[in-house]
Amino acid sequence: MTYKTLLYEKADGIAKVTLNRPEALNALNSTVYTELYDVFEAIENDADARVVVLTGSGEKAFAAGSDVVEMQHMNTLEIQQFVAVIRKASDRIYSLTKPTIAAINGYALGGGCELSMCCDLRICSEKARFGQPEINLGLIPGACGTQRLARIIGMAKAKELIYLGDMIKADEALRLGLVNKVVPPESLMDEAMEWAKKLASKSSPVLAMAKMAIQTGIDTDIASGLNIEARCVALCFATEDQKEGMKAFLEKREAKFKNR
Ligand code: CO8
Repeated sequence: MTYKTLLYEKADGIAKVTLNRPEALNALNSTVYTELYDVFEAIENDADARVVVLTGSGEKAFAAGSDVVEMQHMNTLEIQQFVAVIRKASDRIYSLTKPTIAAINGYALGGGCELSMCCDLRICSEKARFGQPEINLGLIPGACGTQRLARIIGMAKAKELIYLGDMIKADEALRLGLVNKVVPPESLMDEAMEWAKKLASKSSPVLAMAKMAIQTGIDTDIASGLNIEARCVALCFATEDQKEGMKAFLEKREAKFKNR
């Protein structure tokens, strides 16, 4: 698969998607969002891609935001259309049935921070910087920031980041729970791939059940969430992998999952 603004590679069940506009700090324009939708749709339908790592090219940025050059002269109708394109890509990524890891190699600002929040896990370099600086441009986040940031780090801190528009460093992002792990810049990709390999060794359908239970449950009340969990765990028992997992445990050996 070839794209204008993305790099794509796949090996050993791990798909790697790289935002590739380093000259603009990987700013996200409509072509990037459209291609992100396309690549994640292809990944969803590719049984050989079981885990995804999303990162940015260059030394400086994961993505420094949605593309201000493209947005600056848009009218209300055009911005609505742009937001629809962003929403389509974000929803595709968030609802992927496979685990996703954002490997954040630098700035993750505005739409870049929002894009990372569509992934399941976020691992970042010590050099990474996060923020929702839209307020400084006279707007508010429009690519899921007002919703997902508050769900991830809580309302008070989300309001602080969105109202003040300041950047935070990697260690603060870790303290807030915005990222799962901070690592030295030179080991970012190795660490992200280590997690990806570990995830690729689990059962894909069972991971998909975990993801569905968590994501569907978080947006509902606890009783409905527990009902969803009950159905998802029951569905695990329809897989060969559950049989293999328990059998391997009792035979004191490592399970060999077949993703079915
Ligand atoms: N859009 C377009 N181009 C960008 C962006 C961006 N978001 N960020 C950086 N660039 C470009 C710069 O213009 C520059 O291009 P050129 O070389 O042609 O001048 C190049 O990337 C390098 O950037 P800098 O020279 O600024 O690099 P510095 O190291 O000096 O600074 C910063 C790095 C601090 C990251 C700085 O570039 C910056 O502040 N960038 C903008 C950050 C920002 O405000 N992001 C939020 C954008 S708005 C957004 O994401 C809204 C999402 C929701 C939209 C929904 C519809 C409303």
